[in-house]
Amino acid sequence: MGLFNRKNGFFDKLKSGLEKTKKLLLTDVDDLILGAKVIDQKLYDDIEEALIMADVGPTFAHELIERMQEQVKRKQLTQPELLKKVLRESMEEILVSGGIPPVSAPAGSSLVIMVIGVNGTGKTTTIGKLARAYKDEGKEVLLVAADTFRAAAIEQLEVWANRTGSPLVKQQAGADPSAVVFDAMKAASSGKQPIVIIDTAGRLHTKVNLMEELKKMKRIMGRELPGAPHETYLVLDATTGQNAVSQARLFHDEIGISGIILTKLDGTAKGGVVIHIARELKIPIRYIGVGEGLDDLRPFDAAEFVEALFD
Ligand SMILES: Nc1nc2c(ncn2[C@@H]2O[C@H](COP(=O)(O)OP(=O)(O)OP(=O)(O)O)[C@@H](O)[C@H]2O)c(=O)[nH]1
Ligand SMILES: [Mg+2]
Repeated sequence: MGLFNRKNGFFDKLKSGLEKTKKLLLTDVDDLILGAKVIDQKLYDDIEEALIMADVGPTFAHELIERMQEQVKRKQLTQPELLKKVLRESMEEILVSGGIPPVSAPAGSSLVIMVIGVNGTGKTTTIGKLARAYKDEGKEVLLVAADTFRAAAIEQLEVWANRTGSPLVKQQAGADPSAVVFDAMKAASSGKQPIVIIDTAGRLHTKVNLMEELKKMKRIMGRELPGAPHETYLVLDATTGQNAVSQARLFHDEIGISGIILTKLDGTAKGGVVIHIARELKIPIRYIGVGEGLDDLRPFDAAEFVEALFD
């Protein structure tokens, strides 16, 4: 059994969380399809425009329409109302085929995961949820308090460490985060910790010195433990919509990220960014968060996402 078994209730939570996204994404499309008498170029153009307005990104919208046109031709469909099913199938095909398998720990070494992102996106909370999920699998997680910047950040991670029974590497507030990382890599290279997760300070992505600090931390990790960090996850707040897309682009260019965790999908109409990011930036979405509870984080599953959107 993999990390996070399909917990009862998560799908329903995902579905209700995506309710507003669904409305934004599909209401206009539904109206267009129902109002059309024939399948013609104008209908395709209108659907494409409606999809772009719902934040899925122009690349995906275009690709989706092309694939729909292929299917309609192949199956010789003529009734507009059949387009909804074609849309769903095409969406699933594109998103599922874009999947990239996650990294696994190199033999005999720790899997080092660095978690970055602007302030308030949900980094520390997500780390707590991940620690809990790994723990449920029987893997201990070493938590690393490399956010020495924000007041009470160390204590916040410590609460999660206690709650999940995880060891914690920390120094005092204001310490050089790279020094904390250095300590953590010493512990990691002993090979006794299967998973190491590093919490970093929330930072405005425009602040160059803070980007430089992240780069330095990454360099030190690689120097002390070759290959580390094995994963660099960027945590994005789904409610920020297009802003999340530009953050992803910037962090990817500056730091290099291996995966995205999208939080706060519950109750936002901006869930279309999931598709935009997965498709336009070609960075895999690894986890999604749909609430503040310990169980409200799940690996991202494209098929499940589409199902929740259309059912
Ligand atoms: N609704 C909802 N809230 C979430 C989710 N994930 C995190 N949050 C909330 O977002 C708020 C910020 O979470 P933190 O984990 O402190 O965020 P952070 O990125 O570590 O913040 P800084 O350390 O200040 O940069 C908290 O109130 C969390 O409970 C989610 O999936 N859904
Ligand atoms: Mg934090």
